Amino acid sequence: MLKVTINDQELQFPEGITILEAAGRAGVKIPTLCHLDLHDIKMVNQTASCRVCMVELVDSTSNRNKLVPSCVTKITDGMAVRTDTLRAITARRMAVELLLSNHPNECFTCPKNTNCELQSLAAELGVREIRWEGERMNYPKDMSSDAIVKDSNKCIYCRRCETMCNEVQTCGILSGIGRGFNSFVGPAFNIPMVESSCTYCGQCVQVCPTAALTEVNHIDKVWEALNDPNKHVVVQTAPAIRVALGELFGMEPGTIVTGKMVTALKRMGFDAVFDTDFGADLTIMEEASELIYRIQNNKTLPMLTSCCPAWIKFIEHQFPELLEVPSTCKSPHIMFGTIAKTYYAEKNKIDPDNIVVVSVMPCIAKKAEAKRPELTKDNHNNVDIVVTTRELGLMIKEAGIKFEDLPESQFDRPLGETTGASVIFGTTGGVVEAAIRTAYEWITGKELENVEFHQLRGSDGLRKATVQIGDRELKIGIASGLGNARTLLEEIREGKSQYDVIEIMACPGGCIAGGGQPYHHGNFEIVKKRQEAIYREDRSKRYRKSHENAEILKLYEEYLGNPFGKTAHRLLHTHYEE
Ligand code: HC1
Ligand code: SF4
Repeated sequence: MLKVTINDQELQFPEGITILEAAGRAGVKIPTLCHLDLHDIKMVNQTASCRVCMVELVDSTSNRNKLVPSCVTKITDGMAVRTDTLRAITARRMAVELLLSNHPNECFTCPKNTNCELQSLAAELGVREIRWEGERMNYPKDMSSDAIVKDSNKCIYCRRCETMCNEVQTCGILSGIGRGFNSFVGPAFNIPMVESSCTYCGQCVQVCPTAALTEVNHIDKVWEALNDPNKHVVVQTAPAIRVALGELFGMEPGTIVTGKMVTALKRMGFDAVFDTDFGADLTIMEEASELIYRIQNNKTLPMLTSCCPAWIKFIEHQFPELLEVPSTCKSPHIMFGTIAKTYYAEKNKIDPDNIVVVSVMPCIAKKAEAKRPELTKDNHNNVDIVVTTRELGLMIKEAGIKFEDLPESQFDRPLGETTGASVIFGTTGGVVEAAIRTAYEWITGKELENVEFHQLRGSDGLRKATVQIGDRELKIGIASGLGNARTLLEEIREGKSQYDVIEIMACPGGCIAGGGQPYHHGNFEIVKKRQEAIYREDRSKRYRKSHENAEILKLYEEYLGNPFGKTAHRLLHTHYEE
């Protein structure tokens, strides 16, 4: 152990840690900006570029203390540190002032207003004036994609997005371009985002401290639809929304707000409030059937889940030779949109052209997915508008609804009937667990007594498990985060994969940690609380297997025929190709 003094406290720490970490353990907060340590997903951004975490190293022999960045300076035996001297505080303030001297003055209208880490830091450090004025960056905004906006004028060069994109997601899209004042972060050769191999996973957006990377805002499109008397506007909410939306209204992470969310959507004027979980139950009917078909007919295995659009883009760009391995199922919200514009439209005698389907998703990639040509029939979208959890939170505020005080209400029927199996889609491992609950009963013909497969759960980005189904041992791989997906895909490419079925979610942790969720600001405990809430919601459900959903069974009986049959194929399946 090393002896270290921090602000006169004599302490002991193990070798190898930084001053920042030691101070944190001693309950002393040193402000940081570029630094980000998400050890749960093995992401450490330690660029020391912002110089906000400066502290003084006390040199009692020479009386000439040294200023050092605490995030990259390791402790040594006998070290004395002061975090609270005028010199350290002034250095931090100056670092923020310098950043602000080249930052647009548009906090009021900025998409990150009240959520910006630079803004909060300026307030926390008492920055009251910016003493320097000079040339400012003036880059055009990249609004080329349907999902992400890149505004390099707001980039503070912290490199968090680069670390996330290159080291965790292994996509290699973002890197520093140029030198000195003319440097910024973008795709190679500064091509527009839409022309890059970006998956739109949105993990760079989730960790960007400012508004250099944000989602494309579709709020006004929803208000326009709601105000058009000729439109029948239905909304569906993804499994992960209900365990995170409350955070935007000051509630504890992991608070389940399903009933309040439904009330808010009804008050906002949607004609029907449905649940993407219905689409998830439908996905399981199709995906479990497809798995059984592939196993019994010696077709391509492993079968990979296909509900995550960022992961689908990843395989298209990085492993195009493996496009036969994902399931052909459309994702749940797209399946839902298809059913809304066919079955629901016919049943309610509404012209599908007058139905607007709005998806509320924890995901940014879903915005681009909804526009994919494979998923738009005769130029009609299955889903018309996608907004994120954050955008829904803003809309509720814009509508003047006091979310915290709302009573609870139920989703509308028939497309709001759901099971516990569909809720767990929202967390890593959930899709494959839901599929196994159904496949087990269909293959063995026996009732599954314990529906919880704990061997499939957890937060490690790469997991494997086996499940005994009759006389077959099903080998299952689970990856969350695209770097982990890459590991499993490389095994398949090399013919070394041991798995029968693999679930992949692009976001580390699954949809609960999606790019469109409330910002976790580097606190992954928030994501864990959302995951616990997902499993609580599953346990609270009367039915916990997708094939027990009475409205789904009715849909097959009245409209689709058999699962994985002809009509189901036409409406609910697709093939992706880039
Ligand atoms: Fe997801 Fe899905 S679970 S992809 O992880 O299959 O976004 O929440 O909506 O479509 O159901 C996201 C979440 C979501 C789809 C479902
Ligand atoms: Fe990289 Fe994902 Fe951001 Fe695209 S959205 S730049 S793939 S982290």
